[in-house]
Amino acid sequence: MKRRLLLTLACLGAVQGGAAASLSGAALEQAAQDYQAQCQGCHGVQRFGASGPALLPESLSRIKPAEVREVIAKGRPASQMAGYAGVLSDARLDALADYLQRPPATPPSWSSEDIRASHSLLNDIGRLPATPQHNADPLNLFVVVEAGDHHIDILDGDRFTVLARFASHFAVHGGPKFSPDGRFVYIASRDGWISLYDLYNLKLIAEIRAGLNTRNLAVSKDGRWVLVGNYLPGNLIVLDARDLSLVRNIPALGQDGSPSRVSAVYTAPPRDSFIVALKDVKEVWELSSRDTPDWQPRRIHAEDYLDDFSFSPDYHQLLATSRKAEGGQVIDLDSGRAVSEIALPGMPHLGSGTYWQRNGRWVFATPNISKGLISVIDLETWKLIKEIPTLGPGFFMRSHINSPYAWSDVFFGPDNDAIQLIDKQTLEIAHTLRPMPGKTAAHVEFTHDGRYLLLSIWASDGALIVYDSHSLKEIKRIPMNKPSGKYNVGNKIEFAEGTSH
Ligand code: DHE
Repeated sequence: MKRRLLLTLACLGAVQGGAAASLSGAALEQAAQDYQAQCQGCHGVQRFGASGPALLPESLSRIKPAEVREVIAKGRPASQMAGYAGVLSDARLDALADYLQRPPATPPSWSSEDIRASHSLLNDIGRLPATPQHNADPLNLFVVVEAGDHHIDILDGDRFTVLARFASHFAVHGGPKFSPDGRFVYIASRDGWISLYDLYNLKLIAEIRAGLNTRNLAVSKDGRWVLVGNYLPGNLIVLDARDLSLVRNIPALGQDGSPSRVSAVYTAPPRDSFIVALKDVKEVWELSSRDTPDWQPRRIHAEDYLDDFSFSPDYHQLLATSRKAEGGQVIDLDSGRAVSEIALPGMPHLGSGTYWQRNGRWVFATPNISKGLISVIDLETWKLIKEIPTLGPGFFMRSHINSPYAWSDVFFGPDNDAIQLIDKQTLEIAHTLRPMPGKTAAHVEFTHDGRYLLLSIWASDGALIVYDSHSLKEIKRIPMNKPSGKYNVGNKIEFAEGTSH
């Protein structure tokens, strides 16, 4: 049976340097031949990916070089990636790992023609029933990303049973996004594949490869357009939300023509627009999605490169941090001006923050990826109200209007099996849970009514744990392979307080 080389990138947050510089020309030539003989059947002639993921420096930047080599040598359990230790010598394994982390001889490109050629329509929406063909509450379904074996589960949020399960493309990242009525879900993988799935009929409708290395996607307020933000090539891709056909390919070029990668794209429903974060130029873009948009960006100039951001609940303001600065800034989206500075130590992860009402005022809380603390900010004065010490740096925070707590994980460090509950009024840690000692507990999502919540145990022998959100009693444990994010349809389409947007 033909051996297959399928690398996986599931190395959390490990941003690593590129290849060593010391390979001889002959060793590189041998590595290129080994790639052709062993790898390209699954990973593609140009390393853009095929049945296996893309093997380009951009796609591999999150995995340590030693792990790249280890996967080539030993394979990857629960995937089709076989180990090559018995096939290639140690020196050739080293050279192959190095080769994969170098840019290919021909710079990678992914044109509008390539995008169109990748488009496939799997089911005709017009012929499918326009009402739910299952007996679960369509607004209380969860879309669960099972990252360990690259699957998506559709979960009934009343009975906590899996209604459907299907294979996703490699490394789904970021929150799937929904049509305004909650019928359709749009899913992006790091390898650029976008999938459209019908939650009424539990069927895949269409797929398209919008880029080689994608950040995330957003759906317009009226559900007509899907906007995809790419690192490689650096561009925005507009798709027709009904069938994912290509509408527009917009290169991400700064005012002076400098190319940029796109960090992330978001929908701002009250503004009827998309907001775009650029990685390499000091600009934020706003694209109107009203009626027949012309897709011309409104450029908002920023003082610095913006790495991470979030919005005020009314979407008038943008809270942004740059990884270089020791703090954040507030940009008024109407005037396009920076209106305030925020004191935020460490590396706050604004995109994973959450907000709620406290004493009649909005507060915003953000975890921090470099320090064990949660910063709480008053959204009127932009003053830091409190820094809450936690057991370690966290990645995700979540709450619900009916929950007294904001749930925060401790993603990094020895206490990564803990989950900490912040009392939303006292701003004290009210509870610390350790659902499966020794295994990472991360990312929470509430049911539509907020009565229960689902927590991920982020391990190959992991689980989704259902808790009663008030008594904190465990209700059910559903075994899963590295469940990562999970998203409640009702909470997401209502842009509900406490969930991610
Ligand atoms: Fe994410 C959301 C960026 C690493 C899991 N992550 C997002 C979003 C952005 C982002 C901009 C919001 C997009 C959206 O939902 O539409 N993530 C980044 C990074 O820049 C970073 C630090 C490095 C990178 O190379 O991308 C990064 N993210 C990770 C991981 O290592 C995680 C833990 C595992 C993984 O799947 O790669 C991870 N990110 C997630 C998840 C969400 C997410 C589960 C959705 C959160 C939500 O609740 O909506």
